[in-house]
Amino acid sequence: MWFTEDYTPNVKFSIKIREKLVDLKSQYQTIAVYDTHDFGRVLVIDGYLMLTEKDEFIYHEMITHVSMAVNPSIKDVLVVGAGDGGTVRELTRYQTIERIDMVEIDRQVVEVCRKYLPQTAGKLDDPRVRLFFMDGVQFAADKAGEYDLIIVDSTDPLGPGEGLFTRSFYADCHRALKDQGILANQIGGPYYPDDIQAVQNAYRKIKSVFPVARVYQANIPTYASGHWLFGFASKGLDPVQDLKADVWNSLGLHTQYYNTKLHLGGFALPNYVKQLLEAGE
Ligand code: AG3
Repeated sequence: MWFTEDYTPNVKFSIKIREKLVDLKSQYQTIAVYDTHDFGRVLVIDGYLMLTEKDEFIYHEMITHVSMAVNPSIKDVLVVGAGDGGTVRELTRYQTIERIDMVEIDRQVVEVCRKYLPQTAGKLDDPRVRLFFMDGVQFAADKAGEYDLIIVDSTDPLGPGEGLFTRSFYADCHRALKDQGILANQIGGPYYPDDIQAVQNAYRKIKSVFPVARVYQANIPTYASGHWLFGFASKGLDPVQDLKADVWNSLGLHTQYYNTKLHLGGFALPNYVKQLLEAGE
């Protein structure tokens, strides 16, 4: 038995399954967890691979620590999507964070991950975490000046995640942030045509709302092409100039992928990626 994600009509990525643990249809999407030989347990939503136990640390460290190292005094955080809990797990490592509001549209994603993916879901019970089961678009619509950081850890811009890639949602995030606020999100991969379009659309819209809009990258073996992009947007803080490397290093957090040198390198994009971002504007 194999799990296969189609990258294009002519390219597929397959992982051999040891055991199917769950496969259900929620009100919003299909949710499956498979145990695999080489990647541990994997979470699949609507046929797209969301995470594997083997490499999820890369994604979750990069969507979290980059912003935290630019502003280590972040206290109030909003996390949108992220039902597997991996992003919250990384945030809970900061004693200085006081509040984590997590808004996930699909309660069943959280239920499945609590049961089958304790590696990522294990910190959802931290007392600083409040879970809201509703659409992130609706949640953000009436917030103003509340958060230091918003992390949008979504699916691709298809299905229930679509609203999280709109200009009006980015504008609501801008209003929901405090003066030094940062928005970090996953925006897709730079390689296959559908992913490129998603990246270009997200970047163009974020740039039209935030004075600072940058893109950074990570190598994620189980996402299409192994090369993935994240957005960093802010009301003023620059992810390179304002990196507080000494402060972040003094925290003594043990990370498996992120470090403050890689942080700087993450913003040094290959020329073809710079060009596709410019072409999308
Ligand atoms: N969020 C999904 C990233 C995009 C995956 N896309 C794909 N395989 N086509 C990851 C959830 C982890 N918290």
